[in-house]
Amino acid sequence: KNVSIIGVPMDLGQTRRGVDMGPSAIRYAGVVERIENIGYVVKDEGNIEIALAERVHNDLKTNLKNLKAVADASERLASKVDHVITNGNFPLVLGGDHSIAIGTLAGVSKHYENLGVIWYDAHGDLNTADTSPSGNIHGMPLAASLGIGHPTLTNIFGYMPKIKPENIVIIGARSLDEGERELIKEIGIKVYTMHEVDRLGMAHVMEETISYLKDKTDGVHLSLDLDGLDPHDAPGVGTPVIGGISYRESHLAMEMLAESNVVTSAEFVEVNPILDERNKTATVAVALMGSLFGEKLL
Ligand code: DIR
Ligand code: MN
Ligand code: MN
Ligand code: MN
Repeated sequence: KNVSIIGVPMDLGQTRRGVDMGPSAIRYAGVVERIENIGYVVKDEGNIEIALAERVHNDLKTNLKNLKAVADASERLASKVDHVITNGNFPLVLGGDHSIAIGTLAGVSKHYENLGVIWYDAHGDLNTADTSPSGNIHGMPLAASLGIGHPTLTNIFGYMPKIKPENIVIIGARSLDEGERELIKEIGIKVYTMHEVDRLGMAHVMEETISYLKDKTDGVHLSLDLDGLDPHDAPGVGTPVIGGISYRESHLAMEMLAESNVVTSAEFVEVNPILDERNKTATVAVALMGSLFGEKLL
């Protein structure tokens, strides 16, 4: 299968500058060569157009920051992803902040009846305008994709919901807001918090995750927020939370996904080179992509 890379220089889903440079940093870290060397044909599709933060004006009727600009970019990303899948390619989306998952999932899920989602993140990203402590849309993409939240976000690409609660697995959670905790219990999302990662070990977490999703889904999207990793290994993120998943555990997770062959699309988000140490986080992202696509030492 061919891999299509789509850059999304999105920084409007949160308030720190620099995450718009994530796709450049990941390209600079050698993503194309890395995946080509595994044996894939890789096509860099370039970037989705994103409004400049300085030129976006907030709608005073909503507390969701940059709502219209995020929604417009999500529509563009959804059509691009839709196109890539129609052409038979694997979409690999590079962020940008995690609000881009709204557009990615809108484009991907059109092609599946029961799309599975692995949400690798320190956070739940299950907020709505009512529960969000920040108004930042990067804290809402999983809720929006479930059809929960502002209609402008839930109806991207003209349909909703994109995903079902029973087809989602969150891995690495260690910072959840009150409303997110309630929603997880109410609708029944499988969550491996850091407690379970510590207790069971990553191998066990991934075995369970894969068998949980394998039979009931017809495709699996990996949405990997680099802040799921410990800030020691991935310092270049806007909202670091100590006590995260290690570099080794993350490689193991990606290697097990590669072996299981379940993943049909992926995105790597929240790489912020301004906050990074010598492009360390983009380099880690590319190394994890290598494992996800089946790179082997021997
Ligand atoms: C927080 C932070 N839960 C919010 N979310 C982040 O603003 O909704 N998501 N950082 O990645
Ligand atoms: Mn996130
Ligand atoms: Mn669908
Ligand atoms: Mn996060």
